[in-house]
Amino acid sequence: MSLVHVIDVESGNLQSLTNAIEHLGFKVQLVKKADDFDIAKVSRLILPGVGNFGHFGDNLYIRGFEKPIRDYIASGKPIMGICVGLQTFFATSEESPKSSGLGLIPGKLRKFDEKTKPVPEIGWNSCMPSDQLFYGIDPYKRYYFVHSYAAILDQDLEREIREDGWKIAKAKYGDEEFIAAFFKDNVFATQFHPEKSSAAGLGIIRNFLNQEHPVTSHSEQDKLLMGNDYSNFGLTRRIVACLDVRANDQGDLVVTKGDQYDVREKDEGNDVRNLGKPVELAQRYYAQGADEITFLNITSFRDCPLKDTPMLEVLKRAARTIFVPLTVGGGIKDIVDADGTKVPALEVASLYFQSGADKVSIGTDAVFAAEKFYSLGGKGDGSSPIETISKAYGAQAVVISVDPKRTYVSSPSETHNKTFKTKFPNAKGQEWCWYQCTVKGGRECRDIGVWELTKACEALGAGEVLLNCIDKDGSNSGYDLELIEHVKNAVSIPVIASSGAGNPEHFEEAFKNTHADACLGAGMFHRGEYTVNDVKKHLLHRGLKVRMDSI
Ligand code: 1PR
Repeated sequence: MSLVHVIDVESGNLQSLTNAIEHLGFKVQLVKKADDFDIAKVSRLILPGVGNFGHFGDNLYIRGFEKPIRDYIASGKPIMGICVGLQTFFATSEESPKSSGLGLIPGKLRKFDEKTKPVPEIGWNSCMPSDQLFYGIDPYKRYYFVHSYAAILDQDLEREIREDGWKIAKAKYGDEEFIAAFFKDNVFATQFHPEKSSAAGLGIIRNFLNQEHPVTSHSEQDKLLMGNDYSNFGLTRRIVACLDVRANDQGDLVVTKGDQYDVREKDEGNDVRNLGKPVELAQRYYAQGADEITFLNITSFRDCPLKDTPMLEVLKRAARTIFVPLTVGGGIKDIVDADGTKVPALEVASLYFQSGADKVSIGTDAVFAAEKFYSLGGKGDGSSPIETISKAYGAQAVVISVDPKRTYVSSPSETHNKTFKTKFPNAKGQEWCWYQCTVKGGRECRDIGVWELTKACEALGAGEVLLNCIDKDGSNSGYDLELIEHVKNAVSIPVIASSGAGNPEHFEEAFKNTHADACLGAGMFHRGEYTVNDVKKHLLHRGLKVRMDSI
């Protein structure tokens, strides 16, 4: 079995990358120390990176990897950079002005313009068609990007890069064009994560490992089916499948689903609803074309997460065969283990990342962190899980999961939380409302609104909002569109709408009438009423951009 060496400076996506390479039939050897890097024994090298340019780049220098990597490149053997690994081939980034990269390719990394679009860019984007593409990059496919900084191109920079002999694959986010991948001689790098880009991404890793540059030709029929008349290029709407997981009364870990968070059957037995096995369902949704899969451990508030090995096991098993981003939530907080040892949230999160998670989602503790943020006069003290995890793994790895309830008032003066005038007054004729945040899976209400909460969490370093709605959960009546716009007006990070999806039209309604970046479904998928693919086909036919690899 051929060996692939992967530089390990403890970046988040190593497990995912290892799973992808092994799935392709290669063996991975992690290189943790520069002393262990024997160039003569390496024939394929991958430099994966996640998070912050400075943190990653500095680590390469501090750990003594810079010279061996340069020597390896000079030897002419193939190297591939991924995400921040790609960025390291540039000299500098606005993100960390004092840090240096390898400076192999001209240009500088800049932040996307966040006035015109959510930053980070999170989701599936396409590379622009060109006759110069390499390693099988296919403009008809979508690849998974997650980044705030990029090699944003203007004509002069593009000319300079090309004159220097580089081939580039370009992508567009909003109106900004940036480098999605580049290639010259033995050096190849992607800004996207091929290990998280489903079959399309695995193909690129395979081509790199085999050193092949196949060109896929598409039939007219294919082009039609994929909706790629060039109007379906660019970032897609994401469809997320969510699995609420807990132990049932027999002690088996099951996927369940509630109505307004009540997951027990209404009949005599009052059992926890059992909708299937977590890994099997996740695999099913992956095959159906889910763009992301989220696992929520919904009884985490009473369990000790480190003892909760089944959830880690679920993640490990899922990550071996599912190559789209996986998020895990429930119990991401500082804990005291059974033997009295204090385990910081960062360590809990690290365990999940090492098991194959790409993002962690924080619910209860996000509310406590936001409350503290305001009590400190609008700043953090660096100690909250949002701050510690975001600093180590990057904002893109930290989702906050919000469980709000609509609360009516007669006038905005009745609450210090941000209100708006609703189109749906309550039975008492009250026209103003705010959304009260809850903790412990909706069991306890706090005096903080969703507007205040999401703003504080964004400032603390969260990269995305998973926006549930207790009133709508399990109702099959569609998303709470007013809530989605309320939160989109509060933050500039991406927002995943959740709770209430009952059919594909509900996804269309949310995407067309709000600025939701992604929509999540649970019950309608678990009950088999619709597949993820049904939703995507519907959206495609209604003119919305979606990833359709699995028609
Ligand atoms: O507080 O950090 O330990 O995290 C606990 C996590 O578990 C939170 O993300 C919280 O939302 C979740 N949770 C806790 N209790 C429940 C419950 O249902 N009893 N589930 C729960 C939340 C909401 C969505 C659901 C959508 C879509 N589930 O995930 O899947 O509402 O459903 P639908 O499409 O069928 O309407 P912490």
